[in-house]
Parts: sequence; structure tokens; C-alpha cells
Amino acid sequence: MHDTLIAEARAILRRNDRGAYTVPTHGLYPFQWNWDSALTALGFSHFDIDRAWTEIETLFAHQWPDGMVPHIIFHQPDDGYFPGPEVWDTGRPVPTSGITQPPVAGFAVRRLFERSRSDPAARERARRLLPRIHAWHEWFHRTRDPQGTGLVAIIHPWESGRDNSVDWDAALERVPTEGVAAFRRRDTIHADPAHRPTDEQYRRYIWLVQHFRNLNWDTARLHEASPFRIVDPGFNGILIRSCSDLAELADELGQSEIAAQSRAFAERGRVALETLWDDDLGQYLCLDRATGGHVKSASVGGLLAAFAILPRRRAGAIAERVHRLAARARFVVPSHDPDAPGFDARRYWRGPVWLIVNYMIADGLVRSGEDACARSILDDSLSLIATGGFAEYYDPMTGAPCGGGHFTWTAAMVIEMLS
Ligand code: 9WN
Repeated sequence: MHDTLIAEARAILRRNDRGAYTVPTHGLYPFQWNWDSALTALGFSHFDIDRAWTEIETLFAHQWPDGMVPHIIFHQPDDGYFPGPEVWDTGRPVPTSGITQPPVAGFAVRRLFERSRSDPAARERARRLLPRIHAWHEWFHRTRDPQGTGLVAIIHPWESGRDNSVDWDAALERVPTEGVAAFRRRDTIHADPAHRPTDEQYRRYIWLVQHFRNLNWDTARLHEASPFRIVDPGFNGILIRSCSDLAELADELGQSEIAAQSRAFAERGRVALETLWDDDLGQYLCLDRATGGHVKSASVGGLLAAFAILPRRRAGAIAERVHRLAARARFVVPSHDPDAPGFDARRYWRGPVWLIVNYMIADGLVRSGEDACARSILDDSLSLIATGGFAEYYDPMTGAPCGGGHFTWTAAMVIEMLS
């Protein structure tokens, strides 16, 4: 059974392989996405370690001079996706978007290194990536935490990777729609519109893109200029974990300065994360930096923070929260609490289960001593695959597959979980 699943997962990775990068799935997402690639490299690492390194090297070959790593790289023209390179108009030699995505590459590269430690070529590849990843982490702290709070903000829902989460509803309401040029969505041709964000949300997504484009994609100015500025515990949990892992990797490679700075970023982040804790829900909350208030929304972002490797009592509370969710949903971890306002079992990040999120929560929980909870998350993940195939996401109440099919990072997570 496991062997068959692994074979199917490998075939999906090969099918979506475009040589030096993978597409998340044929049709719906025809380019390279940032955090998809980093997590996909983990899948490759079990059967083609060279290809795994290449995936991340290609991503970093398109890093901006200021350190930002864009969320999409438009390697080849393809009008099957909106918004394409002409909408972003970032002026990069190979077109890219102008915003970023959850920085999971630091974590992934440490894993790759551990899996190829005895190979001198891998050591060299890690040595070359190390300063680039560190430059990205520095960019985050410089441009997305100008007050030095220890936590960074996202300035567009797409940066979170959890595009239409209930977490963003109130903040997105404040984003205007006047002046948004007419557009034609393509996602709803490839996937069921009932599983995707609404047109109203898309108008606000595009307003933000136009706004940043009018500021010439000067990333040093965008944080202050954006009406949408949110501190997401999941996003920060990922950054903290990557900084910690980069510190370990830098130690191994004798790069003591990068090690010290990365460790300092991670420690400051872990302390600051505490300010997002909510006793009521037993999880972390987002902070709306534009209003200064917490966003009382029971989303998976507050559980994904477990990836940072939390102190025992916090990890225990998150495990307890997952346990309570399991009493309501047939499959954990739903991206939104089924009992909370805004839950929608099939609409993208407003309820469905995502395997990448499950993987990261489980990984963090194991490292904080919550093995049983982590095991139940992984078991549910594999049951979803067995019944629904390698989908983009799944209905937590029925297990029905949703969004795109033959999905790369879903397949990569299956290989990672079973290997
Ligand atoms: C926008 C590729 C990406 C993921 C995101 C997911 C979705 C894009 C979209 O697909 O976002 O970046 O067009 O819907 O939300 O997490 O990286 O798989």
C-alpha cells in the first residue's frame, strides 16, 4: 500500500517537473511557486537528491537584489493563469511577482543537507545557498518589521499562502476596489468556483498589486504604504523555524556570523510570538498592524505556529486544540474551525485540510514532545490520500478532494511522510 502511494507520488513529481523547477499542478498553476518548491524539494530528496537541490537553486536564482525571494517565477509564457507577468510588471529579467511567500526554504535546505551530508558536492551547494537564504531572512526583518518587534508582517493575502483565510476578511474590507482594471480570472476555469476565492476578494487582491506596482515595487516602501499589514503566527512560525535551522546549518558550515544572526532572529521571534497567544481559543492569533488589534479568528494559522518548535505548555495546548477539532471534523487539521463563523468546508483556506500544513504542524509537535497528536495528524493525512487521491486540498468533514488534482506538494508530503 505504502509502496504504491510512493510510486504514484513520484510519478506526480515527474509529471509536474519542468526540468529545473516544478509547477504546482498542470493547468491551474503553470509557473514556479516559492513555498511549493521548497516543500517539493523534500519529496525529491528521497529518490533524486540532485533534483531536490536544483529545485531550490532555481528558486534562489531569481532572488531580487534586495534579498526578497518572489512568490511566483514566470519561467515560460502561459496565459492559463491570472494575474500573469504583465499585471505584475516587476521589470525582472525573468518575470516574477513582486511579493513573497512563507520562507520555508531554510528548513528545507537543512533537511536536504542532512540527507546528503557525506557528499562534498552537497556541502558546496548548501554553502552557496546559505548566504542567499540569510539575505532573505534579513530582508524580512528589515522591511517587514521596521519597528523591530521580532515579528514580520505580510502585505498581501497571497504572501501568507493561505489566500482567502477568514483571518484576512476585516483587513481586506479596508482595501479599496476603485480603479481596478477589468480582468478575467482563469483559476475558475480549471477548478470549481465554489472551491476558490470570490470575485470581490480578487478585486482587492488586484488593487494591492496595482498599488505596489505604482510604487515601482520598491520593497522598502511597501510595508508602510500597504493598507493590508498583518502579522500571521503561521508565517512567523515558519520564519522562526527556518532561522533556527539556518543557524544549525551555518554552524556546520563554519559560518559563525550567519549562525549568530539567525539564532538571534529566531530567539526574538519566539519571545514575540507569545504576544499573539489567546487563552480563550487556546491558539495564536493574527495581529492587524494597521489597527493594532488582534484578529479573533479560529484559523489554522494559529496552529501552524507549532512549526517554530514551541515550549511544552504551548505545544500541549495546540495538541489539545487539534484534539477538539478532531471531535468536529472527520479529518484534521481543518484550515478553519468548523464551529467558527466563516467556515466553509470546500472553499480553499476557509475550512479544507492541506497536507503541507499538516506536515509542518506535525513536525513541530513531534519536536515539542506531542508525538500522539502528530501521529493522528499524519494518519488523517494519509487516509485523505488513500480515499481522495493527490488533491490540492480536502473537505475536512467528508474527505472529498477539492481544487486542482495531481498536486505536486501534496505528493511530496506523502513521500516525506512515508519515507
Ligand atoms: C496565489 C500554488 C499556490 C500556493 C498557495 C495557494 C495558491 C495562488 C493562487 O496556490 O495560491 O499564490 O493563485 O490561488 O493558496 O498557498 O502556493 O500552489
